[in-house]
Amino acid sequence: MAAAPGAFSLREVLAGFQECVTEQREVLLGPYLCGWRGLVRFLNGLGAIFSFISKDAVAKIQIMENYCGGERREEYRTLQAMVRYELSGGLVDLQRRSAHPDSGCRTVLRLHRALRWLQLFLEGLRTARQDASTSAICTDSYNASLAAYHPWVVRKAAVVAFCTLPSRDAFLEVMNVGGPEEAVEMLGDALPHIRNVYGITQELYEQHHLLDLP
Ligand code: 1Q0
Repeated sequence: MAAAPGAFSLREVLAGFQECVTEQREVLLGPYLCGWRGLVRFLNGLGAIFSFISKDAVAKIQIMENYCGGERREEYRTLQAMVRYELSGGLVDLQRRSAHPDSGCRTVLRLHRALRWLQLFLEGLRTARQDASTSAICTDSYNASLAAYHPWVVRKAAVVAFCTLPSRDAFLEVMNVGGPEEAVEMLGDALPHIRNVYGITQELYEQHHLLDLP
């Protein structure tokens, strides 16, 4: 599975997760969402069997982009501003989805949980043996993160899709950052930034009791 000519590199995509953290440890939503957009492009390249995942991801990214480009865009510049604004305005459904079914807080929470999957998956890819099964790495990462939030039918569909993933080397190649060694090195550079964004978001959501939003 060779990378398409002109295809962009995963390095640029993951840079979004580096650029989104400010010196004050705020998370800028613009680059954060850019990072997700780029990941979805990679996901689309992995085959139509993943389209049920990319559709959901795109829908969530779109909800957030609408807020970020909308009338209240200043309130959606950073994750911290968004949490402040939505909570103080009573714009978040805390018990069940009703008046505000698509709040920024609940939408980002879904992406945040998926970011944990991404972190585990990329860590797995980076440290696995050359002949390791990508689908096993992906399934393990999923079971240790997102699966807890998905109903049975989604879990089954996800695991079936993971079985179609290419070998570790083919995967590293599709990242389009050079040979396997360079890809592994790039992941080593990018992962601390992903962990950082995950940690900041987790702390913020914990502080405001937002980790179980319906
Ligand atoms: C490489 C394989 C990619 C596997 C992605 C793992 C995630 C599985 C998620 C299954 C989601 C199923 C669709 C629906 C889920 C929703 O119910 C759920 C909750 O939302 P809601 O509104 O019902 O409460 N949504 C989510 O949990 C959000 C899921 C977002 C997943 C975003 C995944 C983006 C993936 C990017 C792939 C990156 C590949 C990186 C490596 C590339 C190297 C060439």
